Amino acid sequence: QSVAVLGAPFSRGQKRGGVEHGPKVIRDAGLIDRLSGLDYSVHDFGDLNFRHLEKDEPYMDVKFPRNVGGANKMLSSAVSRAIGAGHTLIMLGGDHSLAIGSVSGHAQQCPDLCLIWVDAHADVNTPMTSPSGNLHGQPVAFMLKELQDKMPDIPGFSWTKPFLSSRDLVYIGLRDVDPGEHHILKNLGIQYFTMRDIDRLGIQRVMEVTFDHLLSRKQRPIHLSFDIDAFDPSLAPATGTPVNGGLTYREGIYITEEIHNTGLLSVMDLVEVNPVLGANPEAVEATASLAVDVIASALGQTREGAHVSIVEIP
Ligand code: DIR
Ligand code: MN
Ligand code: MN
Ligand code: MN
Repeated sequence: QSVAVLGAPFSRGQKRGGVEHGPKVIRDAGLIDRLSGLDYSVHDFGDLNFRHLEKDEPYMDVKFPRNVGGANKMLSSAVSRAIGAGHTLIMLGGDHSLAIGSVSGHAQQCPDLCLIWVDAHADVNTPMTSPSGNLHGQPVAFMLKELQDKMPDIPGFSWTKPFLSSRDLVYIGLRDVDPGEHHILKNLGIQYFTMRDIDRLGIQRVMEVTFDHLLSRKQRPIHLSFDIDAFDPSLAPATGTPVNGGLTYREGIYITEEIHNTGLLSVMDLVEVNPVLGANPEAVEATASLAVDVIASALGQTREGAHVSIVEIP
């Protein structure tokens, strides 16, 4: 069992600087040591070195299309290579526009993957529905086959085409959904669990229905795209678009424990940790340390403890 860690220091999918330092603060919070303490051989692939394109005019209202497209093209091949080499991959963002490259690179190797999107936001705006023009609010729209004719040809994105069916996607944690996004969710019949649904059903039932929806017909690789803003801002303050009323620590960890227990996790993104936006160093450390906890939990760290072999209790 080998885990690869890949940093993607990139922030052009939104307007706030600092999220490109996410990989560094998550590593500084002890990620690699924590993963080495589990059962894996850990390969730290370091950070990708994205090329900045000076000339990058908006397309319609879409900001930095060529920078976002180019970074994701590079990320996509790196993810595809790592999965092809047999690793489980952890991608550290960076903003959530990076999921375009991460999921598409994963899908190149595993065309039958399914996607679990844990986020306060649905990130399924098209350039026409986006209220902000920020591409971190649009990555899912690039993936869905059902939205193909709603997506214009955006400069920087000629390398990618939609590959995911809307029935192979489940959202967990939603609480800030734009009108155009709500229309898409309803119109395509996408399975989603808002924070209200978690209040009603409990996180245990939510995970049961999630796996029932994605895995009951066949077992297949899981891509987990985890936006740290899914957590309540009291737990994850250092992020660009915090929304009140988010996941508790226990709900977040339960999600990742259950995903680990399927044995099917293949790629996990951990995105939107922005150390510049913490009110103080403690807020940044809390957010980064929470990121390490959910990653470790997705890779099998348990709350009940574990042991490797039969040993005598001293
Ligand atoms: C909003 C915010 N829905 C947008 N999206 C965010 O700009 O499209 N995604 N913050 O993470
Ligand atoms: Mn997001
Ligand atoms: Mn979000
Ligand atoms: Mn295990």
